[in-house]
Amino acid sequence: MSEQANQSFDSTLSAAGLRFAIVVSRFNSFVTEPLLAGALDALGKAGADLQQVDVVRVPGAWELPITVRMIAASKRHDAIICLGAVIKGDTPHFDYVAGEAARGIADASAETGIPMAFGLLTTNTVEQAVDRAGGKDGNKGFDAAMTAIEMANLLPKWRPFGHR
Ligand code: INI
Repeated sequence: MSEQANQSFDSTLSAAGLRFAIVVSRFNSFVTEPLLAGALDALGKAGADLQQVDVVRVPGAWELPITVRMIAASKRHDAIICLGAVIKGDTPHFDYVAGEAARGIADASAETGIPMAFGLLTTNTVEQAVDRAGGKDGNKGFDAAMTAIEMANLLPKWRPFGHR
């Protein structure tokens, strides 16, 4: 059974001809690299040309918002997939990093009109993160990619009516 066997795949969603960027943080790479593998698996199954997928690595989740804004400004992608893992420690650092990353990605997506899927795990424990990166709770990278494909198909339908 494959690692992503428990992931749902909607064959009506096509990624053929669409361009994606994946921004993945290196912090907690033992979690984020499996998330990246899951995202690429979903894009490939949906018909994306993986040679055309831009994978951009950043140091940590804090660096995701500025990076997705720069990528969106290039107007070269139909959707951006954000991947990372913020795992709670003994200090309030977690709250700042997770909160600002989430807000920054949401703001960037709303302001640029480019769908940005939120594949940033925010967990209390390492085990919870591992469970969601190809473990017993699926692969949130795969799920984020499926969301990106759906939104990349959905949003252009409204663009003739004035947005972007
Ligand atoms: N970055 C993460 O992606 N996950 C974390 O859990 C994390 N913690 O716990 O510190 C983290 N910190 C680094 C941060 O994202 C920045 O890279 C760093 O502060 C430099 O700007």
